[in-house]
Amino acid sequence: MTDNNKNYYVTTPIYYVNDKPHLGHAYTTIACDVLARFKRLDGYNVKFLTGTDEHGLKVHQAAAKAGVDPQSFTDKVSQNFRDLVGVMNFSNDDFIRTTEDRHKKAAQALWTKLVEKGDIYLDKYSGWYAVRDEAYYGEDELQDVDGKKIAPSGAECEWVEEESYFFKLSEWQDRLLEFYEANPDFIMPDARRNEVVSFVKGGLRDLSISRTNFDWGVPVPGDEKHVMYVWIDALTNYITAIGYPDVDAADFRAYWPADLHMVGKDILRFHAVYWPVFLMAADLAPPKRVFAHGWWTIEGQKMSKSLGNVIAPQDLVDRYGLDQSRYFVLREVPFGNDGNFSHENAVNRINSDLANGLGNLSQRTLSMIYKNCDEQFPQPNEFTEDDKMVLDMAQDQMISKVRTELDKQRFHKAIEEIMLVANEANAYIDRQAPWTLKKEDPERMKTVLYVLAECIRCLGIIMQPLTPSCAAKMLDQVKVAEGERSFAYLSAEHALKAGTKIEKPEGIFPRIVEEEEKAQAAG
Ligand code: ME8
Repeated sequence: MTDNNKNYYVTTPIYYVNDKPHLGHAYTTIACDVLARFKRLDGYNVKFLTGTDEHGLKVHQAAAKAGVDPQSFTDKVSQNFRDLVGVMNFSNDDFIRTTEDRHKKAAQALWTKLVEKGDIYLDKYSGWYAVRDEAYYGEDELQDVDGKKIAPSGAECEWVEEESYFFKLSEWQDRLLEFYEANPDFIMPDARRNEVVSFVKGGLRDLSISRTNFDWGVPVPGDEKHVMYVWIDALTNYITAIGYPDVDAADFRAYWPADLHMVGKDILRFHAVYWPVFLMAADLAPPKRVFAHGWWTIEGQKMSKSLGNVIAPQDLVDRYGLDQSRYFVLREVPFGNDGNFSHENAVNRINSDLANGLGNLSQRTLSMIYKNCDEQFPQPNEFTEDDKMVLDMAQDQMISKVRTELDKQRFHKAIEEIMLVANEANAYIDRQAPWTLKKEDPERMKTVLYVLAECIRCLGIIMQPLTPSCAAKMLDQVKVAEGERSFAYLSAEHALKAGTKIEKPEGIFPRIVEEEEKAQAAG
């Protein structure tokens, strides 16, 4: 039924429900959404998964603080993340909650498998635990601050002593290092890969994977006074959603191993160390890639609810527009690096690339066609070298360059490739000056306008993953049928048909005038 090479499975982290979604959360999911949309247009069967992580002490405590039971609490807060799907126009195929039965079943099946394989044993645990991070730390990792033990993340740790199940992580060091060696693209970007490799080379300790001091979690099969450590529960979501434990399920066969787990750098260790080991121990293949992106910061500090410096995705959309916001966050910061949010940069970027670059190109060209070519695409004459050069960039070279960059999650580079074409098309208008040709050589003007309209078609097609609504408007304006918008149509063979009627064009990417003036006055 489906060609396995043409399946693509991409996941976001599942977000904790003790927090309202902010720009940081939206960022990860925007990146995945762009990849999912890109792959669909490139002919892949795509599974794009996001969801919420609803167990653990942190959520338990947040519910207690709110004075409600954990289930009602998670029902309410999980909805904020579902609402974000509408706010940001995400195209996820599924939304998983770890409190669902399908997930409990999968997490327990994985646990049972690991027990059968001899990788889990019962012992006593004592150590430093940070509730905020849902993680244990070694004494040597902690700092003493005012009599408190503080983890490298800044979270306060408490001394915990309890009976716990352990996973034999210490026995997996060599196999894990071999796996990294054989799969150099498993962890990206490279700098992060190096960090993880040195962490693993430093030695792995067995991992405590159950708790008895609270009960808001998936019960351990056969020993229900324990609940599973939230990370083993949470990571399993990636296989729950494709049918685990039924490894013969159609989705499981089509989509595992996942092509990409996208995560923030804060949770790379869980995804790049623990998760592949759990999977290998359960006779399952590790994912093909884990990409750790950087943090959005405000004045140099990580955006987070506890610091009270968050930007709400809805505010961003209200201020700059939905597609503009999606575009800006991926264009502005080299993916993988941290980025400092700045209103001035947002306005400048949106105005220069979208309003002046794409918007202007489209508006100038289509207005001239509407006024001077009888409201229809003109019949071009023979193409000159200059025409062929621009057409070739738009119809042919752009997609393969963008594909190469996106396959490495270099969003900013992919966008640069697109903007290069938009800029070249704008330079071509200035070079060819169709407004002069109108009087001097009307036949040549027709060819130039045709070439430009064809560039707009190609740019509209390739912008769909980034700016879905605005790209749809661009394509509507150049009369591209719904069924002819995939990347298969990026070629000369599917070029615009002369004689097709168009409507009076309307601006698609407005300039942010008032805000820009304010920013200039302030700066
Ligand atoms: O860690 N900049 O959930 P979480 C960029 N439940 N991205 C940010 C960000 C920022 N300032 N703040 C958050 C968890 N993120 C676990 C995950 S997965 C099996 C379990 C993004 O709600 C980034 O993707 O704390 C980060 O990894 C994620 O939100 C953490 O979300």
